[in-house]
Amino acid sequence: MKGCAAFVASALATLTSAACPPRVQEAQNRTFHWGTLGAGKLPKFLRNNPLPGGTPWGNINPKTVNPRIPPTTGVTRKYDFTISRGSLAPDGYLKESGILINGQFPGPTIEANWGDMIEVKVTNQITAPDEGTALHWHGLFQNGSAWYDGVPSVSQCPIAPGASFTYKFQAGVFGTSWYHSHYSAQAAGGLFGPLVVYGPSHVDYDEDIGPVMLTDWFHKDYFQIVKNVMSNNSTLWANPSDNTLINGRMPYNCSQVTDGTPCGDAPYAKFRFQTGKTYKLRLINAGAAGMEYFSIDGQTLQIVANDLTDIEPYNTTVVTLSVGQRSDVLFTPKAVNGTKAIWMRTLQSGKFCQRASNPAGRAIVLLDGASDNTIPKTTAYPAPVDDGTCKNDPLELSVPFYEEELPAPSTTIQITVNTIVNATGHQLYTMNGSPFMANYNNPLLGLAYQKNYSYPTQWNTYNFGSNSSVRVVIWNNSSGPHPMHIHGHDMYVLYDGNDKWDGSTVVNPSNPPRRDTHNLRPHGWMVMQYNLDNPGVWPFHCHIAWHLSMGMYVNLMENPADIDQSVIPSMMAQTCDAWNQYSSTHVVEQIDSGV
Ligand SMILES: *[C@@H]1O[C@H](CO)[C@@H](O)[C@H](O)[C@H]1NC(C)=O
Ligand SMILES: *[C@@H]1O[C@H](CO)[C@@H](O)[C@H](O)[C@H]1NC(C)=O
Ligand SMILES: *[C@@H]1O[C@H](CO)[C@@H](O)[C@H](O)[C@H]1NC(C)=O
Ligand SMILES: *[C@@H]1O[C@H](CO)[C@@H](O)[C@H](O)[C@H]1NC(C)=O
Ligand SMILES: *[C@@H]1O[C@H](CO)[C@@H](O)[C@H](O)[C@H]1NC(C)=O
Ligand SMILES: *[C@@H]1O[C@H](CO)[C@@H](O)[C@H](O)[C@H]1NC(C)=O
Ligand SMILES: *[C@@H]1O[C@H](CO)[C@@H](O)[C@H](O)[C@H]1NC(C)=O
Ligand SMILES: *[C@@H]1O[C@H](CO)[C@@H](O)[C@H](O)[C@H]1NC(C)=O
Ligand SMILES: *[C@@H]1O[C@H](CO)[C@@H](O)[C@H](O)[C@H]1NC(C)=O
Ligand SMILES: *[C@@H]1O[C@H](CO)[C@@H](O)[C@H](O)[C@H]1NC(C)=O
Ligand SMILES: *[C@@H]1O[C@H](CO)[C@@H](O)[C@H](O)[C@H]1NC(C)=O
Ligand SMILES: CC(=O)N[C@H]1CO[C@H](CO)[C@@H](O)[C@@H]1O
Ligand SMILES: [Cu+2]
Repeated sequence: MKGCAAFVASALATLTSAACPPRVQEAQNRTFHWGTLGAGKLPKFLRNNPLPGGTPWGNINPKTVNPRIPPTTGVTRKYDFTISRGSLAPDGYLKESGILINGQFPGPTIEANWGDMIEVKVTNQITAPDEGTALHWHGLFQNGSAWYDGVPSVSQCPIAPGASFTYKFQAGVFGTSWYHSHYSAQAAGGLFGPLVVYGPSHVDYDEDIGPVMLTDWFHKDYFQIVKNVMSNNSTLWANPSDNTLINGRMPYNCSQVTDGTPCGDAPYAKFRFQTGKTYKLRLINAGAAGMEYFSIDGQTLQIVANDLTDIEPYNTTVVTLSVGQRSDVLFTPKAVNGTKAIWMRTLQSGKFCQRASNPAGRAIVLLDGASDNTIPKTTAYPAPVDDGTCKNDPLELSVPFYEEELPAPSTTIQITVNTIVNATGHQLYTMNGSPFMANYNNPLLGLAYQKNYSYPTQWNTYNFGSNSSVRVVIWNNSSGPHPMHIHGHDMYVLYDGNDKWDGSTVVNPSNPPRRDTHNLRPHGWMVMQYNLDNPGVWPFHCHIAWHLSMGMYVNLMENPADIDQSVIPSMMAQTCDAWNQYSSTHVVEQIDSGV
């Protein structure tokens, strides 16, 4: 069933060369199985550890049980990841420099029940050239395990080439998320995958069709793109993506290839549904830079969770996701205009927020008995107007199902985002005047263990000590949108706008929206707040890979004296001994901020 010959049912088949070069076929075989008709479904939960009540978490009411206090299941889910380079051709264009996990792109799906332990052994086989690596488990709080957060220079040294390291942490919250490399812009080379934690559901549905990953796709090596965007040559700054993939698939128009790179037919992702049933789709923007606008022609979508927060459901036709954001949506398919083959899309009319040469990613939805090879003819909803604000949905629409009142902040800081050119002509982002620069050999947690809390300016570290709740007002004095992501916490998102915040008005103070990623508008303002209930050092950064490379990153430190000290020394020894040895005998070409 795999290989391009089997997938010739592509609308572009007549436009692209009918042939599929063997190397393209081989590289295409690495795309994972989600989005194929044989993909199967996800269960409601993993069934090998039920507690009384028939579920792993017992018989609880998700309206009244704090989703941040997991049960203890005593179960460990083990994964073994080997990371290596390999060629990829998810869209038919042969990209030589992909980064794969166990030979796959995107990486394997991690599944666990709420409260389980997840253990992932990561072996770094990235060669020619060598690179360090580290994996971050996006959205998981690492409550009591800050050292497994996977950020080089903060919670660990990079995993050295040839070395292995095992992460072990609790699935302390539930819902849809993903994991990705936090070493330079490696994630943009393909080093990411879905992560699903099953938990109590506040809505009813029949089937879970699993992750639907929406990603921009770049034919150039990430290293080259980072060099270009940081250079002082303005003709190299734009770097629009080449294609937009749904579950790693979307045929590329090979007639656009002018340099002789092998390119062949590629399949669309396909999904089959039964009318009358309700499905759960786990939407994930796992891209590098572009916003995604998800829709299915003629269908209503009901958003039931944003990031790892269940919300009061609301209906929409288009789901907006900036990089790092997830939305769980329910969908009860219906035939449109009598047809049972329908386009799924991720599309915006303009190109500013998507930053894509080909923003119109598509996949095929087949209902009931529609033949496997049907090509839909349905029409898209009118696309939302690309007015340049790149805004998320209005904050009032996100009402968390488990309610929490906004506490009074015990301190408030402002962060101003600017762009600068440094003395060697590199384009950088500054946070309160300072671009972040990692030191791979000297992780913050290792220093905190030694009770050293004073660091170089370029580590952009804010120590909030024993404050109870910190409010952060962010002003974007730059023309780019910035999906701001916090580690170790959810943030209350209190304000989002083009106008300067008035200093007091917040959205729904009795139960404000909570999520881990929110888009800061170009030249706009955003206000967020989080509670200091997880001792550690937590990154807060823009999730656009290139902006992160350009230094748009701060560390938020809390209660450093209360960080559990027991694991830190062995953790630092495991990662830093190998890395220090490696970096003392090899030149580490750190072309960017490092994270
Ligand atoms: C692609 O995978 C299929 C089976 O999964 C295999 O039969 C085929 O030979 C592979 N093609 C190449 C070029 O590796
Ligand atoms: C800037 O990049 C363009 C495109 O690669 C190149 O043609 C031009 O020579 C570069 N300019 C400088 C000053 O390096
Ligand atoms: C494919 O690309 C070629 C060359 O740029 C263009 O002429 C053609 O219109 C494109 N086809 C589609 C369907 O976009
Ligand atoms: C939302 O959509 C669902 C499914 O299409 C429908 O049953 C429900 O009535 C809609 N709710 C509202 C408020 O429109
Ligand atoms: C259904 O048909 C009408 C009339 O031709 C058309 O305007 C509409 O876009 C079609 N809907 C879809 C989802 O294709
Ligand atoms: C400018 O930034 C680049 C990239 O972060 C860095 O490598 C270089 O050392 C910086 N130059 C100076 C003078 O700080
Ligand atoms: C541009 O950057 C290069 C190094 O990347 C540097 O040699 C050159 O001086 C810079 N030019 C300007 C005008 O800053
Ligand atoms: C704390 O660590 C920083 C970074 O390594 C170092 O520059 C500084 O001297 C250390 N401070 C103390 C008191 O050891
Ligand atoms: C709270 O945070 C501020 C920085 O915003 C810091 O100056 C202050 O010392 C912290 N308070 C406590 C009790 O740690
Ligand atoms: C805002 O950006 C402009 C340049 O775009 C700069 O002149 C100004 O100083 C910046 N303001 C602040 C407060 O950083
Ligand atoms: C971490 O766990 C403690 C104790 O269960 C809890 O009070 C706190 O809210 C948790 N923090 C986060 C960020 O989950
Ligand atoms: C409020 C404010 O100063 N806004 C400015 C932000 O920066 C742009 C230029 O980068 C100006 O046009 C805005 O007036
Ligand atoms: Cu950004």
